[in-house]
Amino acid sequence: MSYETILVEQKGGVTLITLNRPKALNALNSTVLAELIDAFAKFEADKSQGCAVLTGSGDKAFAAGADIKEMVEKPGADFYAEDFFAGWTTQLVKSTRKPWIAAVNGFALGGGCELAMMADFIIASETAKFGQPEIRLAVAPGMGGTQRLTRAIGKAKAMDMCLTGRNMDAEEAERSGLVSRVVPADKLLEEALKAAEQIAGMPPLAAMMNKEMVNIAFETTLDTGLLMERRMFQILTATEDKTEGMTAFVEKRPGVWKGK
Ligand code: CO8
Repeated sequence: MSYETILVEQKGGVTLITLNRPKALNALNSTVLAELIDAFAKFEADKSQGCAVLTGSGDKAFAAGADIKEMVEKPGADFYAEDFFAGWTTQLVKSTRKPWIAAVNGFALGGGCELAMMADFIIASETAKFGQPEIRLAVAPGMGGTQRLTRAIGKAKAMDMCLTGRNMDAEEAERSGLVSRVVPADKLLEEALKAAEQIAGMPPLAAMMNKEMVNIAFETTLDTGLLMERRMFQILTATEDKTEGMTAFVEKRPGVWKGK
C-alpha cells in the first residue's frame, strides 16, 4: 500500500510515522485512519522493529482533530451505520502490542489529542497545546477524549477541558499527567527517537508484557491486576531472554535478546 497522508521510515529498530497533511494541520480523515492501520500492522509484524514514534509534519500541529470537512455534510445515520472512526480503537490500538510513543508538536486538538492518548506515552514539545474543543462544534469527543483523558488527568481537569473547550499548554499537560516529558521544540523528534531506541533495545517480550500490564491497570480491580501481574512475571521467567538478562547482569555485560 502506498500512502497519501502519512510518511513511514525505519530508523534502526524504530519506525517513525509522520502524519503528513500539513496544510490541513494534519486533520484526521478516513484515509489517514486506513493508512495508519496499515502502517501500524506492518510495524507490528516486522520483527526488526521494537518501537514506533508517531508525529505530525510541520511545526504547527500534531493533528488539529478529525477532519471537519469530511464530517460537515455527512448524514448522521451514516456515522452510526458505518461505525465511523471505530477503527482507531478496534484496530489501531487493540492490534498494536508493541510500544509506541506520540511526539506532539503544536496543536493536538479533538481527535488529535485523542490519537496522542492512544500512544503508550506522550512526549511534548514546549509549544504543544492539547484540547477537546468538540463542544464548540456541537458534538463531543468520540475517540477517547471523555474516557482516556479522564483516566489520564482526572475528572476536574477533563470536565474543564471538555466543557469549556480550552487548550492546555505543555507545562500544564505534564503537571496533569497527560504527557511524560516536555522538551524544547527543536529537540522533540531527537528526544522521542532516543526514547524509542531505548525501548526497541529492550527484550521484546518483556516490553510487550510491561505495556499490557500497565494497560490492564485501567481495565480491572487491584486484586485481579496484581494477580495478573504476578502471572505475567512468572511467564516471563520461562523465556530464554530472562536467563540471558539475569546471566548478563551477573557477568556485568549487556544482554543479547532473542525475543523468545
Ligand atoms: N479539520 C479540517 N481542516 C482543518 C482542521 C480540522 N479539524 N483544523 C484545521 N484545518 C484546516 C483549516 O480549515 C485550514 O484550511 P484552509 O486554509 O483550507 O481553510 C488549515 O487547516 C489551517 O487552519 P487555520 O487557518 O484555522 O489555522 P489557525 O492557525 O488560524 O488555527 C486552529 C489553528 C486553532 C487549530 C484551528 O485550525 C482550529 O480550531 N481547528 C479545528 C480544531 C477542532 O475543532 N478540532 C476538533 C475537530 S472534531 C474532532 O476531532 C472529533 C473527533 C472524534 C470523531 C469520532 C467520531 C466517532
